Amino acid sequence: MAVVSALAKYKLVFLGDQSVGKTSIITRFMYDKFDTTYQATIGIDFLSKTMYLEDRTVRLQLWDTAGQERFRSLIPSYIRDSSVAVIVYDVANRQSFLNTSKWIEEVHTERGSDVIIVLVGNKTDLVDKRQVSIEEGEAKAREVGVMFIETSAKAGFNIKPLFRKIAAALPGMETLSSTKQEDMVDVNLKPTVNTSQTEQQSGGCSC
Ligand SMILES: Nc1nc2c(ncn2[C@@H]2O[C@H](COP(=O)(O)OP(=O)(O)O)[C@@H](O)[C@H]2O)c(=O)[nH]1
Ligand SMILES: [Mg+2]
Repeated sequence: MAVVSALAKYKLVFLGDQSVGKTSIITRFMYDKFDTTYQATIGIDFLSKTMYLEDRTVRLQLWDTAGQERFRSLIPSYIRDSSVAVIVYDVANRQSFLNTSKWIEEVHTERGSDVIIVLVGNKTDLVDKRQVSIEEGEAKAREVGVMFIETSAKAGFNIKPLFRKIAAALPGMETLSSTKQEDMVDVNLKPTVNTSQTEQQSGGCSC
């Protein structure tokens, strides 16, 4: 039996105001660590991670973005290239929540409806400073028709579920199930050798 290595790749772009926790969410997911020293993201960097799901393997390319005005002109082209937009706000910062409307609009301008959008309320560990309730987050997501989850990159809360939710929503399964049986070949989507789940790359590589 031929083993066909069919690795579906998807680009995810992280959007949202500065310091809502985009880089921290990515860092928590990639390395399971949280860095308290604030490092403004310079320009846009990406990291790749292969996720081994029950029924398939997907490679996610995570594009971090900087919210600073001077880099904003770069962002539309990254949105255009991405099948998933992760729009993050800080639950302790109402303005960052209000600004997600602009980010959602921008994604629709670039991609129309051909995109998966997840609204993420981060920093749930800041219990006493919370300014946006989970109900408000859910209501907004429902209103604009996007997925929703609350996370804490600091506490490591809901980070894996966020990415599992995204992976589950990715196209691919429908394509597979709509393929005629006689056209199907045995494809081994389970990794045979799996020493590391993480591959790190920085910008410049088109892999
Ligand atoms: N309390 C708390 N602080 C966080 C959380 N995520 C990020 N931060 C902090 O918020 C600041 C900005 O985070 P960063 O990931 O750089 O935000 P970005 O500008 O959106 O990439 C940093 O000081 C982080 O340590 C979180 O879940 N809880
Ligand atoms: Mg950042």
